[in-house]
Amino acid sequence: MDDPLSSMAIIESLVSRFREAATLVESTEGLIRVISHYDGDGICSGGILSKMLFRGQKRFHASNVSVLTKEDVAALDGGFSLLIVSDMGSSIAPDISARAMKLGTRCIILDHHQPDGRGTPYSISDGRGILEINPRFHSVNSSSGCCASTLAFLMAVAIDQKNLDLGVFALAGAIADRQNVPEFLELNSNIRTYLQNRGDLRSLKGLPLQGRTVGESLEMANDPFMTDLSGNPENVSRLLGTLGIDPRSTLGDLSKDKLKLLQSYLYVHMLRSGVDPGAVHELFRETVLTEKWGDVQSLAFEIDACGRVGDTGTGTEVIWGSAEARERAYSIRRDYRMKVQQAILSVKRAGPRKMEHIDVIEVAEDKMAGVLAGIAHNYLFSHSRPVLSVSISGGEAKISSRGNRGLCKKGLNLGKIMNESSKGIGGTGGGHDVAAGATVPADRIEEYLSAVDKAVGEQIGRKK
Ligand SMILES: [Mn+2]
Repeated sequence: MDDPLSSMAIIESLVSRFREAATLVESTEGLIRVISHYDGDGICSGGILSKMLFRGQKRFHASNVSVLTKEDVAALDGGFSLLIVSDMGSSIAPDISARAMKLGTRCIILDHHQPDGRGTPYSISDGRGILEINPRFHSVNSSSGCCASTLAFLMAVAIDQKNLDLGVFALAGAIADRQNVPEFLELNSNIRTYLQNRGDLRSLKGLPLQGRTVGESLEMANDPFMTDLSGNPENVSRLLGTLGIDPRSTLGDLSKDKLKLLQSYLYVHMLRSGVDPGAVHELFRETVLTEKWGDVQSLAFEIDACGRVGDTGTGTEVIWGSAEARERAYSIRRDYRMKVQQAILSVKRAGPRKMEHIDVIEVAEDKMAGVLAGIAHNYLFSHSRPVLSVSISGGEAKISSRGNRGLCKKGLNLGKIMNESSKGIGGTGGGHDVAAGATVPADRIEEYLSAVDKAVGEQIGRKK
């Protein structure tokens, strides 16, 4: 039999770490504790690991958490022989090491986030008790090339080739972390190609729609949001009728020609409705289709939605193969999408409050503030003006802001603005140039918005 890791052309420095991890797991007799993040990638990586341990007849206890702080690590009691931390851990590796040494256990960290300023990963041979596997130490692109699920899958394959069937969850985890935008790279792409050559899946570029049927995918599309189609079943069935596509067919049922036709139509439709050309590229994300799991984009977002509503158990059961859990995950995802869509439609109806340089919307739930600001900016309002969403509760105003690459090229830096404008009025803020947030006292929100408006004018005005 061929060696999957070498057929996948995984770089040697990582392969040797996966093999070392495999030996660590295989030689562990006692309980193995798995702690993973609660988002889509965290659930997928944790699910791959638990299934791998089950198949290897290891005793394990797996759970998902929203954060793993130094205090959480210090509070870990013994009772396990090996700790596996996934989608987290590199930033607090020294604390994990200290705890592992104290408890006399060993630990494997599978993470793709920024480590705590170190240039080399921890290794068991350093005497720190940790085998750390993080693509950032191996010059691998850790935003599109590898996530925690990628690492968990490769480690599972190093243990037993039987685990090759979990490859779909490596890609689902990557999609949940948006690593398919614009396409899978490096390790993710190697895995995709390997599974494709085995006949496990086929790759689809250019229709990032999710849903059980083509009709549902269009009606429920939020990101990209498609004006006159999203939330409008009549228009969707009229359009599909014109294109000769049965709304009840699945993406997998469509012939190549029909897929292309639908894709071209949507592309033109979005440009015509004034969508930022940068955002139209969302239509060209990569997804993969499998016989067993359908389109992996839907699978990924269903699992991710389970995490969002605090039901990581259902997401994990999906990975373990429960058809009944898949039904539950589907409903959780559908309810969440409908909630977001209702909010988008009401933002669209109300329109923005236009200040001189920014558009402002009000959002009832602060959890949705970022999502809605992004969708409003990309698909609903002018993309030459940043969107700020404001949600007020309990004396606090929470603000999310979104811009785009074009505006940042002109000089926009929302992180800086959100930070500086909040300082003087007793708030806090910060983030990236293209997306940032702030919290300020509710009674000073007008003052804050004026300051942001003025600062945006100064930044974008400067380089015109
Ligand atoms: Mn991740």
